[in-house]
Amino acid sequence: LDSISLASKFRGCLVGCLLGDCLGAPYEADYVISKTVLQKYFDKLEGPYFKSPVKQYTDDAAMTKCLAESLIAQQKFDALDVAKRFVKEYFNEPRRGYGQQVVDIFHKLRAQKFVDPFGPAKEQFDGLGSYGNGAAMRVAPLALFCHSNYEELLHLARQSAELTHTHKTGYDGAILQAIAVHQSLHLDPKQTLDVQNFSSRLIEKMSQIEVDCDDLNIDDPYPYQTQLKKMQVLLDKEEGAHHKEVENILGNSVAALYSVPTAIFCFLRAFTPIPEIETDNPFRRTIQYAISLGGDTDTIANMAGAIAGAYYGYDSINDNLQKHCEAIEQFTEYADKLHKITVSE
Ligand code: R7I
Ligand code: MG
Ligand code: MG
Ligand code: MG
Repeated sequence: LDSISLASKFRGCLVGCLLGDCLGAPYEADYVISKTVLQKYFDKLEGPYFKSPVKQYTDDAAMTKCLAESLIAQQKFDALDVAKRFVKEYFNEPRRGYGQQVVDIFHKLRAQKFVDPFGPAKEQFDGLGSYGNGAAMRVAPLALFCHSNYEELLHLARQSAELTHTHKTGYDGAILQAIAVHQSLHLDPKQTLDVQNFSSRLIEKMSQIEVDCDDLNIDDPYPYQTQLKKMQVLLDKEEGAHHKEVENILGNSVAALYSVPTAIFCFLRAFTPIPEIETDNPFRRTIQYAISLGGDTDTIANMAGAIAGAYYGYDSINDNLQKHCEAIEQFTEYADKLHKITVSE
């Protein structure tokens, strides 16, 4: 990678997370979003700087922050430390828009004084575990931390997920998001992105995660591979997939299975122009498109932003857009510190 530094990709990734969350949050749970309104929203924020209340981040960035800070402080993944930071962060600022059920875990962890940090997550949803996208939305710092150790990334993505999400599609969603960021980090943005190859490699890697399942009660033992294959069909459409198709086929909900492949799709689709999105900047196009799909906008834009930022790098992200987001300096600093502790010489 000589045309763009890894340091720039680290920054791009975490700034991408934050921007997706902050800019997507005002639209979360909206299902009809005017393309014109969204175009004006981005044009205005990207244009000459103006003073306005900062766009606040939500639980997505709050939990990403905890993971980044823990990795920096411990210089390794320490599940107990991460759990403590999640709980402290939540009780300091509970109104960040957390998932409805995940907060039960924070109460239980506090009550049991962290004797078993993985215990409370297993009790969610009558023991089935959460399939929400809350583990995937915060995994980016781990993908940076493990950028040169893929096997460790797979292992730690799952462990970090299981602090809150023990349903297979919950933690596998975090693994898939981590793999997507990892792939982006290792590609040169000066070369043309081969979107079908990027997708095929994800499917190949998920085939080693979604291994043969004997459980006959599961109708599809390979749900992420199935969704990624549907994504490939949508990407192949000459005229570009329609919003309704993306929503119906890939989804835009809080379920990891119906939001992580969608975020990956946003990144890949936005590599080329999209009707009704006027910009030459593919990073902006990625998050603007992600938000335009509606539903879980902050989370899908955050995950798409992490993948796009890791691919295009920090210099591709408009400065004025960044200035409107809360905690932007902190996120840039986390990226620099993670880079420093994981890149030798
Ligand atoms: O996954 P989680 O942290 O939520 C993240 C989402 C993001 O959109 C954030 O921006 C924030 O808005 O919330 O939190 P959970 O509470 O574990 O899961 C989120 C939601 O997914 C739950 O409130 C449920 O509606 C749904 N869900 C389930 N529903 C039924 N059965 C998750 N798992 C299940 C399940 O097993
Ligand atoms: Mg949120
Ligand atoms: Mg959300
Ligand atoms: Mg070093």
